[in-house]
Amino acid sequence: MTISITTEFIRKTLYPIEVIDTPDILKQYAHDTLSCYDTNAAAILFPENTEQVQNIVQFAKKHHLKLIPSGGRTGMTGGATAIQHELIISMDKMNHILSINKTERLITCQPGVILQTLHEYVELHRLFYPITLAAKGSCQIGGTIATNAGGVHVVKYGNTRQWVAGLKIITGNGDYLDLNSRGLMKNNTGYALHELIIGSEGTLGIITEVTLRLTQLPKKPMTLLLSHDSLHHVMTCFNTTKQSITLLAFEFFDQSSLNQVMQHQTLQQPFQNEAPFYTLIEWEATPDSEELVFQLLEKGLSEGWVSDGVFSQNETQREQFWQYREHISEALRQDQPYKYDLSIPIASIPDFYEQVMPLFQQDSMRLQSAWFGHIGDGNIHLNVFQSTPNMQTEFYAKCEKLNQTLFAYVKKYGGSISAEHGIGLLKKPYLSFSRSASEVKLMQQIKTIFDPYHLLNPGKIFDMPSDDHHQNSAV
Ligand code: 2HG
Ligand code: ZN
Repeated sequence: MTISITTEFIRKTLYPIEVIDTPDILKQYAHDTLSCYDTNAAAILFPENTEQVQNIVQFAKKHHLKLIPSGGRTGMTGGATAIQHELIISMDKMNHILSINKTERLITCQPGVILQTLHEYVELHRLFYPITLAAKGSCQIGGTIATNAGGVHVVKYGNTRQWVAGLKIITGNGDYLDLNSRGLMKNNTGYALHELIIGSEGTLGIITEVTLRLTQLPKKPMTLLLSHDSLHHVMTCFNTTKQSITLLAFEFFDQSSLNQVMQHQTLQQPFQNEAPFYTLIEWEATPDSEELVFQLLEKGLSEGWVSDGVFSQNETQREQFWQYREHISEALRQDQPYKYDLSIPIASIPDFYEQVMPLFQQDSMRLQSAWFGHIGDGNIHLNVFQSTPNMQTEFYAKCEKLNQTLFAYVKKYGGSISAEHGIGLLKKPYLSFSRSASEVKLMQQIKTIFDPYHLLNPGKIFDMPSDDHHQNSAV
């Protein structure tokens, strides 16, 4: 039986949970940074604790309503986008740090805590949470777990997965699960269920509490900005620096990315001469760091794999270097680019680039591209855009046409169609380039175990064979 559920009814039944359905706020919460979908969220709910989240899921189950867990909405694949009249569960009010345990180096917090707030809090305790990304000022911890966020320090510290010690969740069936939330380092008692939640994009359960591992603060970093005349030289640079240095970051960007960021942030060209590629390399400074830098630069310049270089002499300069890299995504946004977030085995990146670049340059396409990302862990953020942004639908259709060839190359090189941004809605049609039919079937079965009524984040990652795509009856 389908009944129409009004916001008033939701508000009354779930009191005291705040429920909002004013059109401008609905619009704002109905999507992430990707704005290419027609969104239609029914209402936004703002629970404050685990029990209230459980009440919402039980309510949704009873009235056949679909739910979207929503964090800082900084994602880039439509993973938190409402297109089926879903109810959005915002974690904005679940933003409290609950405890810090210095002996075990653990922090427990609610999922709505902003990543940067967590960084600042743990630093006050002389500890460090190493996951950091350009969106740190607005992304929420829960979202970084749901997408297994990577960021700029993956070469040294790995992805979010490595730092999640335990979780509390509410499944799509409305069950409360405590998944090693005490953060035990050793707990071999069967399947590590919390691992399944990490990277599941809100399709299995709603995270209501998080326990993260912390580590010691790194020493003051040394940062190097270099230019190179080819990606092969970037690779030589990566291999050479890795031999003498424990890298904290090894990022890259091309001249096209640099042009956009310089214009957006009003920055100067870092070197006298332009170059096809730039790298930003960071490691923990040691007493011999400066000497090491001089040796590296000397070797790189004389052997030709570095065209120019400069290193940071103080924190201000270091921040200036990072501006060239951290603001690229924001700078590109104004051109509404088509986004790729690819993982390519590192050594194959130059070959991959040589195969793929001509695809955009061919006469029928004439598209511009910006290549940047975390080359030290094989993650390339390829953004494609038109020289004069217009006819967005035709432009997207062009890119989608290219995808078959491009993703075939990704597969050929043993890469992945999504490195750190997830699948969401945007990459769903291409999942088969990275996951086999048997794997997808298994994931669908797992989803049904956690979420038997398919209430949670419908249509994200993959479609469920049994879903008839009926829209929510919430109005
Ligand atoms: C970054 O590394 C982010 O800057 C965003 O992951 C990448 O906008 C992008 O494509
Ligand atoms: Zn990134």
